[in-house]
Amino acid sequence: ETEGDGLGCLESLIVVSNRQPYRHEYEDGEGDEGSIVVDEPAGGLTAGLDPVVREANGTWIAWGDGDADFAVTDDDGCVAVPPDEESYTLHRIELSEEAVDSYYYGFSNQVLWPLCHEFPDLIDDGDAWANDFEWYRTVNERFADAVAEHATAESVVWIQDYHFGLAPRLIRRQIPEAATIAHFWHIPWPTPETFAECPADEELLVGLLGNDLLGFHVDRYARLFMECVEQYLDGAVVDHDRWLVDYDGGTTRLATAAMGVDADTYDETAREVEGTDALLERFGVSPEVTLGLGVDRLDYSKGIPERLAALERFFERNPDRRGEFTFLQKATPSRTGIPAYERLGELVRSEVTRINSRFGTDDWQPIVYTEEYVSREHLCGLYRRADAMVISPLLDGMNLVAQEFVASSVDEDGVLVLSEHTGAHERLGADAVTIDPTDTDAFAAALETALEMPASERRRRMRNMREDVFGADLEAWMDSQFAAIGRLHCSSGSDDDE
Ligand code: ADQ
Repeated sequence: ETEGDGLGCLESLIVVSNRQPYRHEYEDGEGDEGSIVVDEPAGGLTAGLDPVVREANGTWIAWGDGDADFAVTDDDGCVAVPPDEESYTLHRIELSEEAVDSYYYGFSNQVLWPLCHEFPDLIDDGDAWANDFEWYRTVNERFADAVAEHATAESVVWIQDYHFGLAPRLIRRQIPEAATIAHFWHIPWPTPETFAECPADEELLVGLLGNDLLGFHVDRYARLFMECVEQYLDGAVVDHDRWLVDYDGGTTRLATAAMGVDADTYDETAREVEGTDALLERFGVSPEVTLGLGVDRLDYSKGIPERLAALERFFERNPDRRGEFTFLQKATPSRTGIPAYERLGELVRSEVTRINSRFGTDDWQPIVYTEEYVSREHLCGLYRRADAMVISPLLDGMNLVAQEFVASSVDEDGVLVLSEHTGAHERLGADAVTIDPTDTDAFAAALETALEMPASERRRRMRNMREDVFGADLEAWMDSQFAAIGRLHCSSGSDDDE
C-alpha cells in the first residue's frame, strides 16, 4: 500500500517526456560493433521521477535518439530498465532527422518557446512554421499511439512539457474514459495579447484541454491559460473561481505546483566539496576574489546580456571593486543551430570581451566566461563559494538554479540576486535581492546591495530561503502532483468536489 505518497490507487503509470531517463551508447570508438553502456539519469526531474516509475512498474515513453538506443529494444521500441534491476518499460520513439528539425527545433523551440516567454518577434513566422506544425502534430500522434498501446482503464498518463501540447486530446480519443491524463507545463503561459501570435492557437488549446489535470509552476500562468481559453476557444466554459474548464464534454482542472530541487543532495554534495581554489584557478579566477556567479543555459530568456550590462555599470560606478570582484558566468550552449541562439552566443561572447578589455588588467578580468562542462560536484562547490548568485531571466517558468544555489549554500553567507520575472521569485523574492533585469541602473545598485550586505543579514535571509527550498523540494512537488492526480483518478468518476 503506497497511500501516503499519493500513489495510492495508481496501478499503471505512463510517463511521457521528450527526454529519456536512460540512454544506451556504444563504448568509445567501438562503433556499432562495440559493447553498449548505459547512461543513468543525470539529475533534475528525470532522476527524481525514475524511482517513482520504478516503484509503479510503469512505462516511460520518450524520444530515443541513437543506434545503440534501438539496438537494445524490441521491435516496438521497448526495453526494460534500469539494466541492473529491470523495473519498468522504456518505450523509445524513433524520430527522423527531419522530424527532430521540425518538431523539436522548429515548432517546440521556435514557436512555442518564444511565444510562452513573450518574445513574439522571435516566433518563426515565415512559411516554415506550417510544416513544423505538421511534424509537431505527427510526433504528438506517434507518442499518443504509444500511450494507447500501454494504457488500460486504470492508467494514469503523466505528460511533461510543451513538446506535447496536442498529445492529451489525441490520447483521450484512444484510451478508456476511466484513465486519467495529467500534464505539467514547465514554462510560462503567455498573455492573451501574445497568444494571439500563436499560429496554431485553437488546436493547441483543444489539445491541452484533453487533460484531466493541467499543472503550472505559479498561479499567474494558470490564470493566463484560462484567459486565453476564454478569448480564443469558442464553446469552452471557464470557471475562474474553481479553476475548471469545460470543453467538448470533458473537464480540465488547473493546478499550480512550484517545482523544487533535490535539496538534500545539493546540500550533501556542497558539504563534501573540498574547496574551489583549484577550480577557480583553472578558470583564471584568483581564489581571493569576491565572487559573483551565473549558471544558465545559453538562452535568450535568461537575460544574460542584461546581466553583462549591469556588471559593466557596476564596474563604472565602483572603481574600488576592480581587481577585487570577479563574475564567473557558466553558460551551457543549448539548441545550437537556431539563429536566435547563435546570435545570442555571439553577442554574449563579444560583450564579455569588450567589457574585459575596458576594465581588465594583466592579472584580473572582471568577467570570466566559460562554456566548459562543469560536473555536479564542482557546480555545488561554486554555488557554495559564490558571494552573490545572479539570476536575471526576462521570463522563466520556475528557475531551478536559484534553488540549487540556496540548497548548496551550507555556510549561509551567499546572497541571491533574483529577477522578479521568475517563478522562483514567488518563493524566494522576500529574501532575495529583487531585480528587474531591464533596469540597468537598479540592477547595478542591487549588485552593490548584495555585496555590501552585512553577514547577519545574509544569514537571516539565507536561512529563510533554505527553509523554503528544503520544505518544498522535488519530492514534495511530485507528491503534490500525484495527490492531485489521485484525487481525480481514485474518485472513479464521481464528482466529490468540496
Ligand atoms: P531550464 O530553462 O533549463 O528549465 P532551470 O530551471 O534553471 O532552467 O534548470 C536548468 C537545469 O540545468 C538546472 O538543474 C541546472 O543545474 C542545470 N544546468 C544549467 N546550466 C548548467 C551548467 N552550466 N552546468 C551544469 N548544469 C547546468 C525549464 C524551465 C524552467 C523550469 C525547469 C523545470 O525553463 O523555468 O524551472 O524547466 O520545470
